[in-house]
Amino acid sequence: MPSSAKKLVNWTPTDIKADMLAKYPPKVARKRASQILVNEALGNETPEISANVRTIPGIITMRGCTYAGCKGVILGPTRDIVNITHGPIGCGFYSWLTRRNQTDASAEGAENFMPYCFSTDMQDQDIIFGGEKKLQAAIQEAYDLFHPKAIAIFATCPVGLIGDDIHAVARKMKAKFGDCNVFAFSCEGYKGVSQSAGHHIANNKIFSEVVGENDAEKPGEFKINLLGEYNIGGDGFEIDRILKKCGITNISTFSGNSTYDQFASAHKADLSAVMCHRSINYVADMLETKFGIPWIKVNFIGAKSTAKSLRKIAEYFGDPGLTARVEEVIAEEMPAVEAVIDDVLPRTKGKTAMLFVGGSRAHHYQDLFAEMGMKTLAAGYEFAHRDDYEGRQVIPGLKVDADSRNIEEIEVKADEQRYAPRKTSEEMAKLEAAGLKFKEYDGLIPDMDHQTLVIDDLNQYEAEKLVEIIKPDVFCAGIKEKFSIQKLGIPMKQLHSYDSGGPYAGFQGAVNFYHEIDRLVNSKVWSYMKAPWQENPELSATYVWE
Ligand code: CFM
Repeated sequence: MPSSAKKLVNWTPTDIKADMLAKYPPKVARKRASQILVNEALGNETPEISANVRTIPGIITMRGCTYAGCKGVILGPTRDIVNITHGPIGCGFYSWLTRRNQTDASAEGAENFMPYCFSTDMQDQDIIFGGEKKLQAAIQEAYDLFHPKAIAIFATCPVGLIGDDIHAVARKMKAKFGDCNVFAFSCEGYKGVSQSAGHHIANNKIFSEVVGENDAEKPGEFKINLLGEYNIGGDGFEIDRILKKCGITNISTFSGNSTYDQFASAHKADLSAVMCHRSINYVADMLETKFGIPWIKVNFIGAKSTAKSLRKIAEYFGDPGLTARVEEVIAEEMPAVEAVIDDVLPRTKGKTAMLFVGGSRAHHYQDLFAEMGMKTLAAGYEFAHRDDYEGRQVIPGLKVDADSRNIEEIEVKADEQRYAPRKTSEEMAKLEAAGLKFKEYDGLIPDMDHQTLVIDDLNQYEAEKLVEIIKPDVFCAGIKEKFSIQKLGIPMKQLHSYDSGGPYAGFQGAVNFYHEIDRLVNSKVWSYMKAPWQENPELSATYVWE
């Protein structure tokens, strides 16, 4: 019998939670209990979850570090900035090209430094005597070799511990070069409880050092920034294809397939559309405060969500031509999507999924599964904050803990010359009255069914326990989880790297995803997980001479 056929019948989510906690010492169990929630969201009553807190030492978390969030996630996908890791070579090497953020450097004269790994390769003597001179030499060498528009420096743990002043070095080199922006990120791995702190540090610096640097007018109509889209597996290419077809101009993506100039020109857009709220909401807020650009939450994961997001953008601009064009594009794209849904639905309907990914995908991908008639039984983020679970209305009440205090708060004010509200307050009020919500994200919990499980910072032990009890038809997480889950006989789809697949965003991406999940959940290979002698220990044999 395939493992997926053995469904849980007698477990309630409350039992499952109790079973997951049973093995922990009381103090650990108490802490984890506040991060494991049986969803009982009702109307405006969203239950509270504990999130963005330290992982208990000894627990094998799925999280990454602050350096990963800053250097890897936010700045990694920008092709024409030289990114130098100040630290031991391992930090640079292992963070180099491991995320499948694609870029298109085919245009004439386009620079692409992403295939290079830049590191100061700190040694014992640099730790003892300081690494600033070495950093300065590395910046000079990168400048001499490549003459880039910008050089970014990323601190790893030892840099913070020994106290190298990377910002002073950056300022000195920037002044020396004159034609190359040099800036540094204090994103030591230990700075926060996860990569989330790295996003915040990256957002602050990129906003204060780069955004607004290029005041040249950008051509095109209906100018938007696409924030929190990282072009994993080509997602950004598909979204750009759709936006272009609709006649919407994408000034700047943070940061998939991006360039330095896109960041520098982001203040020229008239709307920010936010995909991954967790990683980039800081930039969206700062663009509004400083330049008057409103932001809305969008989601291009799922065909229906893509159509909805396009309609939201059109609604904002309120141009009849754009609205008509968006409807035409949706009408053109949907038949191909629906044909594939009709094909896979008889095989995927009623199947179940679990999603434990970063800070936004565990939510966004539920839309794709819903389109396939699949139910999400349990989901959670690695490092999101309470607002990503419960909605942004909780932000004013969030506690600032010791870890968040490590992150520099920057003060952003309206720009004296360049602040220009894109809509009058009456226009904004009218749009809001018509249902367009600004600066709003409702989070994952209200979107999930009752009696599902919402779990923050799921760990290796709990993941295996959940899979053993619930036996979902597919489990979605990352490479660290992939093989331990597959060993339990459950197909596993990586939703960080997409394994080697993608794109999964937009209309064509949805089609790719339906095919991939259909293939995974209907594969017969999982029924052969047990060797014949494991299934039937009494297996007998006879000797040939008998
Ligand atoms: Fe945003 Fe991301 Fe995510 Fe993220 Fe990430 Fe990623 Fe992610 Mo991996 S920025 S929070 S830090 S959507 S790398 S592209 S897949 S954990 S869910």
